[in-house]
Amino acid sequence: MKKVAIIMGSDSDLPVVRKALDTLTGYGVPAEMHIMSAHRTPAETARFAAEARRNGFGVILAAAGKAAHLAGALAAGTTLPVIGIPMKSSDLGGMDALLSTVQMPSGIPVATVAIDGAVNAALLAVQILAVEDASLAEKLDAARADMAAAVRKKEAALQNELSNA
Ligand code: RP5
Repeated sequence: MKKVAIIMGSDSDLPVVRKALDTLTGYGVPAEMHIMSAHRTPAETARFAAEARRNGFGVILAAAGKAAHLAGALAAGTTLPVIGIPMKSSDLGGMDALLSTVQMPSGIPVATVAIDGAVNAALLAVQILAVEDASLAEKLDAARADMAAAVRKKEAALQNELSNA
């Protein structure tokens, strides 16, 4: 199976980004996590992107805050799918990072999830790998069935409470 790269701009992103690693691990998807910055370590970032495909990666997650260029900088150096995670690491509540990540000019796409959306970024990576992996697709279906069952249980509990009120 292809690996997923989880790249973050700073160790201050780690508490949120760790949820992506946990999600991938839960699906048995191999992942590597690294700190790299489009601004502070541009050479390492460019090298990582250029070598990612031959190093066995299938998807790259890129988490960054403020003037968040990490996802775009990685996407510029590879045709692997790159998923940007805008981080809520500034006084602007992550809107700065969201717009910096999502507003890529035509030609170099970055799939962008919600502010601090590390779990959905990981799930999207699993879904991309599941295009060619039936057992991963089965795990995704099972997780969605569990999610639906949990909602139905809560609905039943609510209706039960209301009818006894
Ligand atoms: C971004 O700037 C990082 O991704 C982080 O979200 C934000 C702040 O970084 P630190 O100043 O905490 O290292 O590059």
